[in-house]
Amino acid sequence: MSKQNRLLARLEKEARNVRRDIVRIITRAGEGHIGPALSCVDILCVLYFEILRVDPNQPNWEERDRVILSKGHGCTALYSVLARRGFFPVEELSTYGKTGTIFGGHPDRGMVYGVEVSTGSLGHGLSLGAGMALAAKVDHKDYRVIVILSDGECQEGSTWEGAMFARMHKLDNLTAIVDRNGFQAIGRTEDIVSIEPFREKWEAFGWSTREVNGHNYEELLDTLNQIPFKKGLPSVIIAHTVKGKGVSFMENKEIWHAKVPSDEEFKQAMLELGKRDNSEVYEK
Ligand SMILES: Cc1ncc(C[n+]2csc(CCOP(=O)(O)OP(=O)(O)O)c2C)c(N)n1
Repeated sequence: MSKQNRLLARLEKEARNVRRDIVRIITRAGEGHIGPALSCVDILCVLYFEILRVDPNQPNWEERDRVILSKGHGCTALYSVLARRGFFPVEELSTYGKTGTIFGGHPDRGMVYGVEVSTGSLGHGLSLGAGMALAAKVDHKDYRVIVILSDGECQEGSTWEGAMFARMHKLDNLTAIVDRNGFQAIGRTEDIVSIEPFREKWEAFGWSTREVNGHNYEELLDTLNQIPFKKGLPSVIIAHTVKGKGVSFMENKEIWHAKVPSDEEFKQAMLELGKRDNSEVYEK
């Protein structure tokens, strides 16, 4: 097997494990945003398992790349990827949603190793990321800042304030990845406040742009290996994704924004995500 094929197989395996973690911990806790987490799994896996310069043994290493999950409600995906990348034991994920857990329904900096910013109030991540990217320039550091945005956040003026600021300061160490799943909490993004023509908007704001299939590892790898796309410009990747990706009955169904699977739905989801044996499928 070639090195590239080994990497693709590894990403596929990690992503399947992450999706299983998400379904399991949300079902067990009886709360969480399942569709939003499932749509950004592949993006996070490619980042953490291949692209980012991070060291799980030194989560506060000064030179590390920084990721901000601006769509903080998708945090179960981030928790699982961080665990599987070695920031903390995978078993700890089972405390999600329990009293005293470090894993809240939105991520907390200072509680969970690897979480750079507390998010959940949508629309703040890009401005925070721009500030961190500017700090890197001022300090002559070469770390990169990656902000994962939802498409719903791109209806918010604060996102575009961050975009203007980043262009003005030539923050080519800043990359936004938009999880363009086409849905928000109560319907289709385009039916609520249209953001199209989307790529053109980013270009008008002076950003260098690419569009990818946000579930295709080769496209994600190839694109992320090219950042920054243009020297002196911030980069944005519009990643076309499917909300609820990986579980057929959750895909593109707005009800799965924050619905919790029943026991039957849990079993079905785990079967679709590739059970290892029967006992595991039926054990929440
Ligand atoms: C400022 C703010 N307003 C409202 C909410 C409540 N809320 C949680 S998720 C969500 C919408 C989710 O849609 P989108 O942002 O497109 O993300 P997706 O779940 O599709 O990834 C909203 C409005 C919030 N978290 N923050």
